[in-house]
Amino acid sequence: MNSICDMLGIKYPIFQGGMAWVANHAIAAAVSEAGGLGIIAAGNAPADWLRQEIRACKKITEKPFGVNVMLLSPYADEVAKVVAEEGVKVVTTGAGNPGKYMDLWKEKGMKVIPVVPSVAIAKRMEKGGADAVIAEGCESGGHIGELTTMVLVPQVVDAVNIPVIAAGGIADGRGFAATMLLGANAVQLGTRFLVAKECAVHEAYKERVLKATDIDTVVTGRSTGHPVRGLRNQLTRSYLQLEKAGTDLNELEQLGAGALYKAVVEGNVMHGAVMAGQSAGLVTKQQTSREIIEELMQELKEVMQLKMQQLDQEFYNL
Ligand code: TUI
Repeated sequence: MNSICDMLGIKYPIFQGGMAWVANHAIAAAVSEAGGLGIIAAGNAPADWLRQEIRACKKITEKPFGVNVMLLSPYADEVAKVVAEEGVKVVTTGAGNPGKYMDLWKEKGMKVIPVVPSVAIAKRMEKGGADAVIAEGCESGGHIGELTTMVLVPQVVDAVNIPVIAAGGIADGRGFAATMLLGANAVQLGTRFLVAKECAVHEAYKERVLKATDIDTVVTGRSTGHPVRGLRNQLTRSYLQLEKAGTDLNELEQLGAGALYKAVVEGNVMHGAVMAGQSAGLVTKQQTSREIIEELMQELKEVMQLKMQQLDQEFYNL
């Protein structure tokens, strides 16, 4: 059995990324029903919103699902309590150290899976009681670290004794296979699920992702210490210009505030933050979450078998 599937009681080792303002109960339930791990993103939302979303998810699926706690949220403390109270089985965290919530969650028997951008943080999380870690490379959309998936995943795999979920730049069976070969036990995909039929993100946002090419994402906020990857538009151009001019932090934060909501909910893809990963260029069709998951599993198998046959013929004379 796969260690992650075993631990969480899911069929396939595929997580749907906890995308702020995007990942609500509908997509989470659809992914979990299809055998993956659906994740509701708390993002910057108040705890009461999250409570309703968790309850709505349970009405649709009896399968396990997770909640992502975004640790920069002003509501993080309340959100952490709500996930414990509502009997959520799996919690993932992003954008910080979840140490102060660990006891609360572990007492409830929850599985805690932090996102980590480096080996040092992965080790710290394991020591603090994490059940697994998501090693997320900087190919990802949204808030990112420095390292690519290709180098981060094997180093984290070597450094910890808990299962590792790979994230960042994975959008099809090839990326899935590659990260499994790097030693990951499972994968997490965000950008591919952005365009899922059950995903509530604005249609204009989906269109931008579907049309994106390999070089269409940029990273803003490197100078503020909160680097964020998204699709290039008027907002990223203004932001980068202001960063170059050495604009003060407060003014930059002002420009970023509410920008994700503007794109996700209002569909303003010119002036909002259209967060997406570098894999956007690989995402070309709208499918149901079930179709995405089944295609990934099928491709994983085909890619692995085909490559083994090729290697045998080319190098091992079999
Ligand atoms: O969290 C993400 N991606 C995100 S969060 C988000 S919403 C947002 N809201 C306000 C400001 C910025 C973003 C959009 N995308 N990914 C997981 C992730 N976690 N990436 C990097 C990290 C991370 C960074 C530092 C995790 C731990 C960490 O530790 C620092 C420490 O103090 O230990």
